[in-house]
Amino acid sequence: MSVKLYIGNKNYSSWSMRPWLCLKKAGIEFEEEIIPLDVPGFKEKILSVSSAGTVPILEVDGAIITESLAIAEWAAEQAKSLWPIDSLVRAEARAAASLMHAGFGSIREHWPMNIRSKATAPHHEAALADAVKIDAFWSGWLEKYATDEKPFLFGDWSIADAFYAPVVTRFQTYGAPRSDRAQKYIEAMEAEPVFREWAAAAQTEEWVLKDTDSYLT
Ligand SMILES: N[C@@H](CCC(=O)N[C@@H](CS)C(=O)NCC(=O)O)C(=O)O
Repeated sequence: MSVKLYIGNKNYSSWSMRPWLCLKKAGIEFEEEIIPLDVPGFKEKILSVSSAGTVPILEVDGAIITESLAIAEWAAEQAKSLWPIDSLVRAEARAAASLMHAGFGSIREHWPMNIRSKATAPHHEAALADAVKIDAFWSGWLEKYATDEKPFLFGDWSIADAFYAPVVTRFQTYGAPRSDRAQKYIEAMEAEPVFREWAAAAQTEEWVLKDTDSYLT
């Protein structure tokens, strides 16, 4: 099977991070190609792979899969462990991932992912309000399912965690206030080898997106 994942910059592309983490967690071998965002010709390059015009894109034996959640679902078909085993818990985890995929627009708009940076400016109100909502969701799921041995949203690491991984980075970049439970979750996520691998690569990237960096001040 030939599997190739097209992604954006690791420092900035939150949608790319999610399925990349899933493929890694699933132990699927894949080739990756970074298409640096916002450089001359980047859009044409993405469009040459898919008319969706966005990354991530997964190419599997000639099939073109766009949309981060669809790619994550494909990975879960290869490795069932990417979703909780219990069907009701799985349904909750799917809802958690869908909530992130479709919602929390303010955090996405005003706190763009920027892993290697720390904001100096006061927080953005609408983004903060999203952060409070997310903390409440995290806390509810963690209270129900997390343990010391399984510290993720639904116990074992799942696609739901992949979908909130870029939010963990935003909490750190923009200094979001958080509950003790959320802090513990952030620490668990940051200790995950696949998360660390992506974040380390983000640190060493040379591309700078001035517009995105401007949200820091
Ligand atoms: N709904 C899409 C969103 C993908 C997306 O917006 N990707 C961004 C990078 S993080 C992108 O390709 N931006 C380039 C552009 O829109 O021109 C998904 O879940 O994959």
